[in-house]
Amino acid sequence: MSKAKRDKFGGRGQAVVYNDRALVWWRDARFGMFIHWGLYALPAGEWKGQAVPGIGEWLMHTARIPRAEYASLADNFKPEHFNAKEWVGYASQAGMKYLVVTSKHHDGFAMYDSKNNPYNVVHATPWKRDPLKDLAVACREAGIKFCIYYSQDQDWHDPDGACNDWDFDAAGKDFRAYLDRKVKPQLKELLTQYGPIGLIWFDTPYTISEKHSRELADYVRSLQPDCLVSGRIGHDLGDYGSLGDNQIPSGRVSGDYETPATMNDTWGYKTGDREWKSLSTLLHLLIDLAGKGINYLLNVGPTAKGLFPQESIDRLKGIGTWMNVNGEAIYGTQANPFPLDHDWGRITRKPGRLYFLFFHWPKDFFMLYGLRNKITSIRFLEDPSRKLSWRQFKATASGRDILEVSGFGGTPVLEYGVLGIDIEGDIDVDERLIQQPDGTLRLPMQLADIHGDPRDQLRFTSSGFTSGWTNKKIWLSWSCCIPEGGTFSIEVISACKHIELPPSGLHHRLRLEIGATRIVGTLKEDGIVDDPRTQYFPEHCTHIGSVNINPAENCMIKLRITEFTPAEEHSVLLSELRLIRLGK
Ligand code: JFZ
Repeated sequence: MSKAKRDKFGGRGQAVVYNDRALVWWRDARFGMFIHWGLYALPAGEWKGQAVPGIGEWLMHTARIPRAEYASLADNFKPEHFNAKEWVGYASQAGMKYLVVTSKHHDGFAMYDSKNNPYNVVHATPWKRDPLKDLAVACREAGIKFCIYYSQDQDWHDPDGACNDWDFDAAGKDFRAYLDRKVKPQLKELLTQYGPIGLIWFDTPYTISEKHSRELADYVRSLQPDCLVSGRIGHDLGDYGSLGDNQIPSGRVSGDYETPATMNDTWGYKTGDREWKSLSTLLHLLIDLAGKGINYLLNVGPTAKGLFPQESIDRLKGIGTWMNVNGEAIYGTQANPFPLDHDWGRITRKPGRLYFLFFHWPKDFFMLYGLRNKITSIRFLEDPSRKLSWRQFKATASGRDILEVSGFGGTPVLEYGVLGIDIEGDIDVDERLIQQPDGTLRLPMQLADIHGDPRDQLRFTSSGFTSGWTNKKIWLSWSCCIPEGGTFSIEVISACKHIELPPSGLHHRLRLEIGATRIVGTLKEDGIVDDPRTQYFPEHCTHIGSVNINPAENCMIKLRITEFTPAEEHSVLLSELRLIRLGK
């Protein structure tokens, strides 16, 4: 165990104890399967003939179903097609390295053999089987880390668990009693009945106190010292950070993070949810996250018969086909060494090697600025026989390092082709914010210097958005290199917190200084950022104006908010400033 500080990005600056030894497999894995399976698979999003909005596993809460009525679902739970080997086979085929299955979700129903509480799949259903037992064995056989989801805070069945306010009075709840009577005995069962557990995926720490979060994390570690604790234990006490569901930050993160994500719009199976993301989108997200050093935990919601939806199977197979060829660019890699994401794709790295994962395959040649290491070989993973040639040189004026690769020829058979690049020495890149070969200059908010007073008021959310910017005295600056200059369209990228929130209706006045040029504008959100990344956390684009910029080795760009409209701080969620060169 070692003490380390999570950095400003996503962390709250508290000292966190990481289980570094146990994190080794988790960092290597990069890609896992989430399984949400429970009684909610039976109603599958419908109650008394009515479609219930929202995610499937929240049905009991959304429809305010009395607990006795919900519990009677168990009488009909008989998933005769359940086959642990088959489920794990799909995960394995997709290239997933860990599997997290719901042992007890917010509905309180244990999907395993719990001696301590009869509200469970063995005791209360005609099926009488323990799926976790088979899954644990199948995972072990397939070399997949077996992990368990457990809702430690919300429990809508237990009188003392959090968030059922239709059967129980919140004032009468005794959380301590719930922990002692249900949570700790069940954790003990989970950590002693199924062999080594990779991690416990706690969730929604809405009401739990810091003391109780700590007690549970310690309890897990006392039972299995190598079992990781997810970030959603609460109070920053997990071994790694959990980002929001389907949340993909705008840039690289430091520290250990995971994004849980859905293939459609629900976790628990819902007949009516046809919003399946395409295979391309899922691969895009996997690549985007890997480039940011973030694990991708992709969900499947099996049916009440015990089957994976065919749509999920198809996508898992497609991902597997891609991973068979390109997996080495994902497993055991770290984030992009550059401070900026590139529009053409993502970069991952290992000692002595980089991977370029292309969202847009180059037509005939490709250019990258800022890589200082000497390249010794370049290989196209899909077809190692393809001859690619390259040259590396320095630009005379700016001194920036330029890499030019040619010989791309036709498009890859698999979408998102990958190059493996062997380099000499430890990775060494130019960290300056440089205008890219396509002419664009991107200035992420989180890479800005913060000025003014009180400076620490401004923070960055885990997505990389500004937050706490309430004060006109605070301003941001970037020093950047614009080797080519040109006429640029100035765009500000802003965000709202989540798709479910109403549009922010913000009209903040902004002032931009680029060298000696001043531009003022109003946030209007006149365009939407079209990227798989922003599906659940939409970002908008405001065109502020156009401006000529002369080539400059060192250009200072400043951003101020001169008027807050409305004045709420959370409405100033800016993600990036983009200077897009017009024409050539
Ligand atoms: C939680 C659960 O409530 C949900 O049912 C599912 O299990 C999911 C994986 O996790 O939902 C959340 C929790 C946190 C956020 C969003 C949904 N968040 O931080 O944005």
